[in-house]
Amino acid sequence: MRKALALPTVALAAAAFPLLAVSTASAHEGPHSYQADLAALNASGVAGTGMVTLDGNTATVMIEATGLLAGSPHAQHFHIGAQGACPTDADDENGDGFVSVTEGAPYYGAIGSSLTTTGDTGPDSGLAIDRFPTAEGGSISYERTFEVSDEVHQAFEVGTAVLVLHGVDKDGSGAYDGDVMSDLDPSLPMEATAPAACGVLETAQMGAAPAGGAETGAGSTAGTENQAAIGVGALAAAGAVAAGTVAYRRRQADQA
Ligand SMILES: [Cu+2]
Repeated sequence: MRKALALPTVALAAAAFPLLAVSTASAHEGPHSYQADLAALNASGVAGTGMVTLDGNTATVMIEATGLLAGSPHAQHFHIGAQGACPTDADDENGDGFVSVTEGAPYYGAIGSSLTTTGDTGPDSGLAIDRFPTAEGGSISYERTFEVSDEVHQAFEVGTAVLVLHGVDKDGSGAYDGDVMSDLDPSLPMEATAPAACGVLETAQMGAAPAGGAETGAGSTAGTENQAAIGVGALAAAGAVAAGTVAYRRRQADQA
């Protein structure tokens, strides 16, 4: 009797498995495109778009952004492993006048890829400021193809990959300066490392439908969707963020 009972279960599993296999295979088949609409942080005035095509772990990244501090380098990363969301200027928890990287991390996570112009693109290059784009005339036009880690690839698939551009001239002095020092490196001004723009990398809408159109209702943006998601899982994210922040600081210490 046991065998007889077991048979239907086996049959069901066998019937279900091909379907799972097919859907998994199709999810990984061919290149996938993602888009981030960059929203300003720290009142930077930065606007722009990030486009990423992933073919396996090969990423082709295009970033067009304006409103950046002219003539200065801007660190830019894929952040991963948190909520797949962006903070707002209201998330200045310590009241120093900046949304810092630390304060943004509960939303967008730790560095997954460093979007450098040459050489290494891993998290260790997160503050390799001499290999990030300089905003000539306040604009960045970036394109590079490189290999991402499995963790980054997975973050794209589950919607937790976030594009973040750093460096904001908040006091309008024309340089990275000021009395508030960076939460990442106390020898640097906060202006040099604070996030200037953030956008969640979402599956690109092929065809004419505008991003956030049909599915989420008119007027919805990535930002407001993210606000709704913030309440759930914030505590769980906090632990991961603390670990990421420590790792980030450790890497920074290694570079010093
Ligand atoms: Cu970053």
